[in-house]
Amino acid sequence: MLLNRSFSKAGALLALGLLSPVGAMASTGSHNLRGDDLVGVSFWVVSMALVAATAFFFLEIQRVSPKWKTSLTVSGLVCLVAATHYFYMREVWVATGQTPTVFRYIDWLITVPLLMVEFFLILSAVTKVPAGVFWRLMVGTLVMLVAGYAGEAGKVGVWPAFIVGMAGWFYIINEIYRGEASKINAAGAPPAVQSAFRLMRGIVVFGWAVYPIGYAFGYLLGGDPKDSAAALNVVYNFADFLNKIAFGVIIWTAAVSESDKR
Ligand SMILES: *C/C=C(C)/C=C/C=C(C)/C=C/C1=C(C)CCCC1(C)C
Repeated sequence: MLLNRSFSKAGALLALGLLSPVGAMASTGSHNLRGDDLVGVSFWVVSMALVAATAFFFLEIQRVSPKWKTSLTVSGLVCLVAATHYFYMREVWVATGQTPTVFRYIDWLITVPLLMVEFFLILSAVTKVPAGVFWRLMVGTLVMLVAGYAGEAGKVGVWPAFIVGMAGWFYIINEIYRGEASKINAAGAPPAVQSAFRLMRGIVVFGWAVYPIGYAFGYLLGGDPKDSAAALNVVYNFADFLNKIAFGVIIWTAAVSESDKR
């Protein structure tokens, strides 16, 4: 029995190492990831992408000029924090079939402010940026996330929470499209930074829209959140791929191109 179990463990490890993650998914224990569990597999795939992205951003720090190092450090941290949450969320999903909402919010509470800081950092690498830009982005982020969590956790009504959360998000969008951050970018940033800034704010509008839409499907449209849980998790997972990894790659592109200039 015991021997058997350690054999199957060794087999699983071997499969993991040699035959790619798909080998490990084939084993049948109730807490193992199954190959036909689309949600579980999407957690797995995005975890690995986040791990690779973390290593990439940290390694590339030595390649860029000093002003850009902090931006790459922050991109690496976003992916590291998210990867760690993804490992845990995959386990929760595989073991219980439940949506690990609370871990998503802890992840967001750490990573979304860091993503916001990136707007401030890429502009600061090329010009002077008043602290007000930083604080407005932070306030918008916190209002958005705290409201969303209060709604999902049942502390306040789902509608008021949604409306306040949307207001926070629009406040951020206003700052990067029409506010001071946008003006500083248009007036003082070199072309590579301007194009990164534009792509990043596009992500904040289109990539981020996935989350409030998910919230609406889960809570506002009258369906049972359990019915949409699987679909929502897959969508959130691939949205995070765009919103964390692609976001970092855009910053990396600007950092490399500005560093190579000198
Ligand atoms: C890496 C994770 C990211 C970029 C998460 C972003 C999350 C949001 C943009 C959430 C937005 C929400 C609203 C705009 C309304 C209220 C409900 C939320 C919190 C889902």
